[in-house]
Amino acid sequence: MEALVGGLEAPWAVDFAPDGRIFITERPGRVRIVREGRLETAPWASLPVAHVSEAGLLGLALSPSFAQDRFVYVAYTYRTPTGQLQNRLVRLRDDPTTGKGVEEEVLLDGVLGSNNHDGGRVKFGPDGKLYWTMGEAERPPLSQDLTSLNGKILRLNPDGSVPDDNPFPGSYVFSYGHRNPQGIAWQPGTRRLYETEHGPSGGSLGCCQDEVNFVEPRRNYGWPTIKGDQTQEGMVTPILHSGLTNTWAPSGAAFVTQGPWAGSFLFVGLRGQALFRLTLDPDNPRKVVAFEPLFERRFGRLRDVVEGPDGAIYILTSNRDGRGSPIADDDRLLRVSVK
Ligand SMILES: [Ca+2]
Repeated sequence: MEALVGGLEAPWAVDFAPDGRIFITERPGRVRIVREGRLETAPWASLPVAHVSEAGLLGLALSPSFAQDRFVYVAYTYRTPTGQLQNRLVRLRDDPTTGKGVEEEVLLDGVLGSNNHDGGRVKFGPDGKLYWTMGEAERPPLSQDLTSLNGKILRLNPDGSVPDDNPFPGSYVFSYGHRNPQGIAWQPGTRRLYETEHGPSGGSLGCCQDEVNFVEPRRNYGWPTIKGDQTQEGMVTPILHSGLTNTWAPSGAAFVTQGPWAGSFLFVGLRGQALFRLTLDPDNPRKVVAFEPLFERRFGRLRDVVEGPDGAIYILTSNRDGRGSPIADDDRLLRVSVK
């Protein structure tokens, strides 16, 4: 593991452009660029976010045809003129002349926000659709309310419209009953969707039980009715959870496509301060064959993990998010070359 760049502030998501640039969101509202191993001082774009508690600028995904359309999709929490926190998903364009982000176009707006539980992961699926994970904005009943977009995984066309083949006609909802999902990744070959989700943090709804789910369309993942190993007709239990006393606080997730870890599902933990590697049974999408934490407490809180175009694993720390113990160089983009 090497630190590629330092000096980031609470970075949240990272993606790679075909021209070699690395795009990184910082929660206070900046999209930063790493070019040839160096973090550029001036942001690529600045967005009018509400940077409070866990909210702010969150997910980012480059268009699968970025080389042609130069589109970049980001999600953020902002405050309306009347003081309400809301989440929106927008599309920016990389100006080829200035190399900056321009023309913010709002694709989906007005999703209830909160200081915490705004989900925020944005990724393109292998089906070319745009997925956006949305938390329940600290209102657990919304996860079970199909008229609300909170506590859901949302699926959009890249222009912001509802896909014709979504499971609930006319709705962005892909799956529901989620609490605060922050990681999604598709298994290479099978195209199965896996998700990480923060479990409850105490009080009347219990503790811990952070989840890894195998997500299928139209299914109900149980929050807040069931947690951990609890079952109920019509609700899906996680394939793995962190137990009643242990917390991962899982965020970004990725599948590895090459090298010794090929096929592994990776996710990172904030409180868990580790990279977690999970091996799945190729014949049973719900069966975990092996599970191990790596680099435990070596780099602090970890927010995102992706496989880079060079086959290395890239990880963002999150020690300057208000809950960590930052060192001088934080936050950092780390690079792991698996041998
Ligand atoms: Ca669940």
